[in-house]
Amino acid sequence: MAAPLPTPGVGPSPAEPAGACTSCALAPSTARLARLGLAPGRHDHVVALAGNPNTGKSTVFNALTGLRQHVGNWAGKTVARAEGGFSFGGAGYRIVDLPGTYSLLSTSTDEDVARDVLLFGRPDVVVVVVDATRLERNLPLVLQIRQITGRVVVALNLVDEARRHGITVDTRHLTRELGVPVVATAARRNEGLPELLAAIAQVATADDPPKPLRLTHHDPALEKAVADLAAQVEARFPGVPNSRWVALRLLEGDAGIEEAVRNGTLGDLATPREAA
Ligand SMILES: Nc1nc2c(ncn2[C@@H]2O[C@H](COP(=O)(O)OP(=O)(O)OP(=O)(O)O)[C@@H](O)[C@H]2O)c(=O)[nH]1
Ligand SMILES: [Mg+2]
Repeated sequence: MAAPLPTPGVGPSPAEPAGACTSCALAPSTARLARLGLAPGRHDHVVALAGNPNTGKSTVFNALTGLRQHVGNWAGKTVARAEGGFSFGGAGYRIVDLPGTYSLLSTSTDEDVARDVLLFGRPDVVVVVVDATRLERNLPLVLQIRQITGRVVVALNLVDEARRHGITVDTRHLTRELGVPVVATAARRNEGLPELLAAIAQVATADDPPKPLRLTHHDPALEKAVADLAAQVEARFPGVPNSRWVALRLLEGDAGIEEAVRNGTLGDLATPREAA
């Protein structure tokens, strides 16, 4: 189902010629965006939208797909993954909207959904949507995700709110520090979305993406235990991503991960458990 583009300001619909959106300052750079709604069909890349609760993930999702995921001003609205599609610059993208999560060391079922997709779903790009007015609360998750993949784009969202509060974030500096693109957005106003799309496309097609950040533990005994256990996880579940992370969680006694290892479902964790 190809959804029309009813929202002014994002760019022309797939049916409209590029440049038809005369009132839209962003039109030239979003002309390559076609919102594909629920049925992305063929896709070249998978994008996961992650972030703390209430940072605007579903707002970004709706803007890119033309769908109507629930958006509201309280945390915990998205409780299951939702999927949609868009095409940009000739490539097809499947995009997954995830429940908000503070940490990959999750404690709730909603957070498990996000954790499992991020750790085991092998998305080509993870867009971490962060709240520019509460950066310090949002960065721990960015760092956790950076430890599992280099294919990350940070959407520094709610910059309009930040401006209102006199907060300016140095995105260039943050980009250097994190080693991945940081793009300022105000998704509700479609601000920064062309730049976000360009960053997603760049990361999706990068031949040599940044390496995952590796925080090593300086205790050699712990490092050895993690390495030994990770090797056992890989032997038991060949090809499972992030075996080192699994090993660390097992050593910390994560009941959900222990159970998945015990009953052999670790490799299936990224499979949808609920209909989108
Ligand atoms: N001012 C402003 N509001 C925004 C922006 N992006 C999203 N919002 C608003 O922020 C609120 C939360 O947006 P959602 O898209 O539902 O956030 P979410 O991250 O999907 O939330 P959960 O699914 O609960 O984790 C809504 O009221 C949005 O309209 C933005 O850039 N600026
Ligand atoms: Mg949501």
